[in-house]
Amino acid sequence: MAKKNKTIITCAITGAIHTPTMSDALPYSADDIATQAIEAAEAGASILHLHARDNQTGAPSVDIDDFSAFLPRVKQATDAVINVSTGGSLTLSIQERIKPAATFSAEMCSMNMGSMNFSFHPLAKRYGDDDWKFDWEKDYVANSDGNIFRNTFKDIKEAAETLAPHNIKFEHECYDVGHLYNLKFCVDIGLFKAPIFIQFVMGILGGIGADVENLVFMKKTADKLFGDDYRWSILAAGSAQIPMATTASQMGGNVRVGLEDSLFIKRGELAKSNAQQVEKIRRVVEELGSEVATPDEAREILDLKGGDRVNF
Ligand code: KMH
Ligand code: ZN
Repeated sequence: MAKKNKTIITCAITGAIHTPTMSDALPYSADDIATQAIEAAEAGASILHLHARDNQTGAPSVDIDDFSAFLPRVKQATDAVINVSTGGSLTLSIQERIKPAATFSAEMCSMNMGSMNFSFHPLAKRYGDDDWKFDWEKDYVANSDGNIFRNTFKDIKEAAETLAPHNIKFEHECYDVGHLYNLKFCVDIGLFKAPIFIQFVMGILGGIGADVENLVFMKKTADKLFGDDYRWSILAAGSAQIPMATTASQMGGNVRVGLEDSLFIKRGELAKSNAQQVEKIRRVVEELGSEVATPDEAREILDLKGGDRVNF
């Protein structure tokens, strides 16, 4: 019998924020995404949060073929829970963004709980014009100050209703306290069923900052709104990743690491791989007296449909 108090480690392998120039460790080819995902699972991640990228240029992709190039390989090599992103890229419609999760009928997928500014343009200043590896990167990063990440109530309803027949468990990405209230509204109208799984997303420019006071506020608000009917995890962007995950694990939360959210292993030092971040947070969690959940324990804690009920 799995214990609720075991810590689930999610690893978000590549995402859509960082670009190949920023770190040689960031995987973007299907081979590298598959290899790093498998290594992260071997290191102790029981959930793998996966985005696709163009195999040649590393640009964010929601192309079904780009997902097909690694999903079956990851499934065959690990028993980790596969979580397909519906975040996609910020210029895409909700229909385009949810297509991979629906096509592959994943065990889990992300569900972003509000519209917001979503920017990483300050990163562009770290690179000179000739530094960028690929043509698309500079504008993609520099122009993100104009991004609106659109997740209206109508979008959320459409995503929830389209994905409902697939019995997918959502990782509800809440980037600020208001998003918890959006989620409460959606639960009350029957879009999502307990136990809901909330990812407190902290430190994105456009969302709540990554500090302990804010984490306590998010947690208290979620307690007030959802009582016992929720599980939670934290994702802190950049070098706050491991420190905030450490604090959250001590507060009874689950943790997300991975190069999608931070390229660092500690302040000022780039991580060599996703697995290195998983190894580090696993070490911390275990040293502090908690146990890390296996994939099957994560399935039990989150009431997932099972790895044999996906379409890849
Ligand atoms: N990149 C994270 C801050 C998604 O994939 O839907 C949020 C995220 C969104 O993971
Ligand atoms: Zn993501």
